[in-house]
Amino acid sequence: MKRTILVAGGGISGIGAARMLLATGTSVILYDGNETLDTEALREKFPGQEIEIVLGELPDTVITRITACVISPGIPLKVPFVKQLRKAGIPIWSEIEAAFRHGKGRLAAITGTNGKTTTTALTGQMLENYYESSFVVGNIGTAYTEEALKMTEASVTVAEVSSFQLETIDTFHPQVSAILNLTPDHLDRHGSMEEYIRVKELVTKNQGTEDVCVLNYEDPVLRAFGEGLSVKVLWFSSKQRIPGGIYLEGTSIVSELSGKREVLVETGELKILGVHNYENAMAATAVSFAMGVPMEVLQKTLREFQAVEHRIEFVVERDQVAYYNDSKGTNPDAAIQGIRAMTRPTVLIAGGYDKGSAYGEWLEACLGRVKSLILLGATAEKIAKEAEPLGFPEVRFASSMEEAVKCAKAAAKPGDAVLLSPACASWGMFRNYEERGRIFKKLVLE
Ligand code: UMA
Repeated sequence: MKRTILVAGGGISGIGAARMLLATGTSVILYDGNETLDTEALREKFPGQEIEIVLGELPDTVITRITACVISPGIPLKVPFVKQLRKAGIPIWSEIEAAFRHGKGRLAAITGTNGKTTTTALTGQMLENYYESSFVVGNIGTAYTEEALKMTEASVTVAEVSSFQLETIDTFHPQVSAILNLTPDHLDRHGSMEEYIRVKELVTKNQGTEDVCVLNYEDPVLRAFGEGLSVKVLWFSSKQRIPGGIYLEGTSIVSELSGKREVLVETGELKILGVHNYENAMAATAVSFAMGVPMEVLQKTLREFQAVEHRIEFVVERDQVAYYNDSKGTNPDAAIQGIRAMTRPTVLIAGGYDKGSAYGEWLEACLGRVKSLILLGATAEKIAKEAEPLGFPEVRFASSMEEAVKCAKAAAKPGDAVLLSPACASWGMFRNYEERGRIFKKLVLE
């Protein structure tokens, strides 16, 4: 009898996982808790394949027929059906675990709270500029399972991995891992900062002495973690020289990775802005170096690489005002990076969906840089209240992105920057941060 695997979640991960499993001859039951999904539309994603689709509540009769479950990252492990599966002794694998079991070649996995998409994209570019067969997968948007069966022994893959994806790994084993930084995020799902840190550190769980882990020397949790690891650690630092590592020295990115001191690039040559982006560039360089990419290819890629869309993305310069889209600044910590990257007086557009975040630290980072704060969305009042005692020169409210852009244009003088970096999720006004960013860019360009 064929093995039957339950794939939970009918989004990007679930569809990728179901396609991969079907292609390897496994029977699949695709399950999604949303009973309003269109079964036929889902079925059309698997042309010529037989797939059973279950929506709504998961019946016990399904549980008795399956040997494992591949779970999508957005499904929290505390939901009732997961508890039932665990009680029945059914192994639950993350989608990246399933992909890893079928993928081939060498793997680098990048995690951290902020910067992982940029670092993964840059690493992907470095690998592509050197290797014949390279893949960029994971949280960045393409399911790892969607690509796994295309890989060969000669392939190299970089995966952006989230805490949600790491929670249920088992044998997942990257030759090179990286943890960029750790600050509070997704605590509603993980329960505590300790648990969030534990899950992120799982990226090294199956690594051995022959493997490499790239870590940020300036993150106190990661420094302590790295000092206790048996895996070879490559450190990066934006503050000091690290013998054998890669670091920022004045305006130069300096590498000692190959055993000798080499100035790789000047920060002014990079097309990505801000110290956090220099950290991302150093991390990507260390990961790609550990994956075997030669220094001259790393150097060339560093000079060419453009910012990821919505991450402090330069939009246009109009009337000597530079416009930046940082719609991916969906939490205060990410938005701090956005504002720190600004080198001109800035008109900041912020606010959005209320995730219950604390805005104090972010607002303090804005002081002295932000000449006008334009607030949108459900959190506008709350942010304005916190901003008031800090003495911002100007705080205004806008009821739509259109009004916010008009306000910003009026407030900006030649030599200023206008930055959309909301420190909040987009929900409530937009479908997602991508839509918010694109609408902003369209309005700016009009
Ligand atoms: N669902 C259930 N039960 C639940 C919750 C969800 O059945 O309790 C169903 C939904 O009805 C929906 C499906 O699950 O049909 C969605 O699955 P998903 O939320 O896991 O989303 P995917 O479309 O599979 O996308 C996921 C990642 N999403 C999340 O982790 C929330 C994407 O990251 C990732 O690009 C994609 O896999 C490919 O790997 C997005 C993200 O927001 C960008 N990530 C978070 C972040 O970056 O902060 C972690």
